[in-house]
Amino acid sequence: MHHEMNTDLYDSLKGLRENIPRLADLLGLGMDEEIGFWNEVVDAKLLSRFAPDFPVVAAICGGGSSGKSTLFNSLAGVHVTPTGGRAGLNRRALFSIPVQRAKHNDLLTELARSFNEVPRLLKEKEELTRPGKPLYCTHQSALENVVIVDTPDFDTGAKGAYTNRQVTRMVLEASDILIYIFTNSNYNNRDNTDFIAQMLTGIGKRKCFLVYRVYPSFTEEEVWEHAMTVAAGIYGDLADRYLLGVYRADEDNRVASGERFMEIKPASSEEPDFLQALQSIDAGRIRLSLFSSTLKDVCQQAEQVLNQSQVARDELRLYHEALQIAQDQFVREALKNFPINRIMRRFAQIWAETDPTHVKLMRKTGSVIEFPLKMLLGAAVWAKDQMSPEKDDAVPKDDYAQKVDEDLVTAVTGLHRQTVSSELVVDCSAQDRLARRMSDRVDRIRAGKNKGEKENPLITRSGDGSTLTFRVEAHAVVHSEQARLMSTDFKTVLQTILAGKDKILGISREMEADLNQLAHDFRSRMDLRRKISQTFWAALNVVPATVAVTYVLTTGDPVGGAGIKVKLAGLFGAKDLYALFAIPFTSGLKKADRQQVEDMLRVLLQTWLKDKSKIVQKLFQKNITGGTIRCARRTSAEADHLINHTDELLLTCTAGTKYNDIDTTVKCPQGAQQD
Ligand SMILES: Nc1nc2c(ncn2[C@@H]2O[C@H](COP(=O)(O)OP(=O)(O)O)[C@@H](O)[C@H]2O)c(=O)[nH]1
Ligand SMILES: [Mg+2]
Repeated sequence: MHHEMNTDLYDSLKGLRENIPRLADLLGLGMDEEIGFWNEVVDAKLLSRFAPDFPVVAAICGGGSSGKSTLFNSLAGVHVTPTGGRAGLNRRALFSIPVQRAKHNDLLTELARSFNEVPRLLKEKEELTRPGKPLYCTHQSALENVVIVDTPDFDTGAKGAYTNRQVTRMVLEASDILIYIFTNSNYNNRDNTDFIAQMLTGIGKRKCFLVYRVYPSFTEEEVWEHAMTVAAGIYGDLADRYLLGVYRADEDNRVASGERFMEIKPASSEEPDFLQALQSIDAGRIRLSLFSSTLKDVCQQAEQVLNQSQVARDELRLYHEALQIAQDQFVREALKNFPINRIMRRFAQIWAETDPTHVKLMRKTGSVIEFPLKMLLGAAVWAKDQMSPEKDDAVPKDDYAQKVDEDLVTAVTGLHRQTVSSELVVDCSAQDRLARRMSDRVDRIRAGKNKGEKENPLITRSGDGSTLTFRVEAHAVVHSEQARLMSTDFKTVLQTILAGKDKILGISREMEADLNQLAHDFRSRMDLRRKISQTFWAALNVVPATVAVTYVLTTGDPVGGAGIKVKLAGLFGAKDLYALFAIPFTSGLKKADRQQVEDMLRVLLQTWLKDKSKIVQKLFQKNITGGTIRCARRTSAEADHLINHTDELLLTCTAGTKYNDIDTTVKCPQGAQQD
């Protein structure tokens, strides 16, 4: 069960380690230093150790000449490290790795991360007596999943003290558990235990096995008593929580002479065999509690990055939306003076072509046909004049091409400026759905940002609350796209767009199909509503409905027009459209008929606007905003995905921090524990 938990935690942490820097990079959070530091902690302190198959690392420590090196050799099953002689003989850390694992270079690197060195293979014993990089050797003993580390003496004289202190700290840092060996002459030496206690305070308490190198004559009680003195010296009141087991190694001259290895026996008979106990250490569990505070810190920092990513993602969306609003506004600007007369003329043609035979016949007999067409064209021009803000009566009918040029230049210049600007400023109607969504987004961004940060006036409301002004800083994510656009010659951009003008002026195939559909729809509706249709035809003296289009342009009533106004307002701006229907009602068309021609006009205008807006928008996107919009869209989609995934991973990792395992591992035999 613990194994599963550890695998989950490991996988989640690994995912987190990938996602956090990616998010920061993707959204340009600009916290490279913090992220770099976070990466290092996760790599060095957590990931390396949370790998489910990482061996247990046991550091042998204790006072000088306690028998550390002798114990090391005994566990490894070979005489690799020098023993005896002066205290402080060993100056380096020596790792003994199960021979099966020795080929994994990664393991070596991970083992000695605290040293910032990769251990080198020990060639001759004498190397150990000179200070330097950590070394390693291999063992073939039963300890297939245990790495043993021999520590230099730490209680040596002034000269070597400092170096060995450092090495000792690094060894302890690299370890999961300790094997502390002591003798009858140093079990109550407070200096030794204080030193270890201090080290563990700095790097996190490790659990420990105690090995007493003792005279065979010592009783179980004496062994326990002295062991408890050592344990209390290292762990104070918490001794029984951190003690993994107490063992004895009886003095034997054959060990000293190298004839045989130390024999390590349980201090009391109920305890398991030492090698067995060492092998069955649940390293995952131990590491989880050992590093739970580091894991907690790492999770907290990850959460902060995640929050900042959410804010940055929202800011990016806001920028994206503001740019789209700006673009829509410039599209309308560009269409301000487009000649809708062409479309009207074409519709009139289609209508006439699809007239029933008897109507066609009637048309052939009278000049009435020509009249509405002419009238239609005139009315359309008039309507266009009404639609441009500054009424320019001087514009001749056929001078629209030039007007279109001017409007396009104005729109292109404006949109280009906004797209490369360091701050996007857009006004929109407070009623607009997108504007309302943006307004909510601004609230969310503010809530997500730290209070201390200076308030950025992202949004301003007009005095009467009818308009909202958004000021959105160009997001870091789109800076490169902005630079790209700026490096493109503006004149080229402009010319490319102007070259597409014919496409704007013409009637696209799509639009042609729409107009045909429109004519068909109206005709079939007229058939269905026979009565109205009869009145309609009667009123217009069997004039084709093209006249009706003209009719509404010249006689349209503002009340009937209200419906159209509302529907088109979003596309075209209410004021311009209003002009269409502000024409005095002069003829006696019945209300129902009027409604019908108004309906037709509405759809006609909508079709026209939809078609033209799409064309202009495409032109603008292709030449100005496309790169930025795509970049913003792609990045926020990717950020969404990453944020959701990271959130899940963080949940699993945070659950890991709640786990704590400092339970009683060893029970003292009755009466053996002393105060
Ligand atoms: N008589 C005896 N001497 C031992 C035994 N174990 C170790 N020694 C000796 O104690 C001395 C110190 O041992 P060593 O392993 O080098 O201790 P370290 O300084 O803690 O590494 C050496 O001379 C060893 O031969 C033992 O069981 N019996
Ligand atoms: Mg030694």
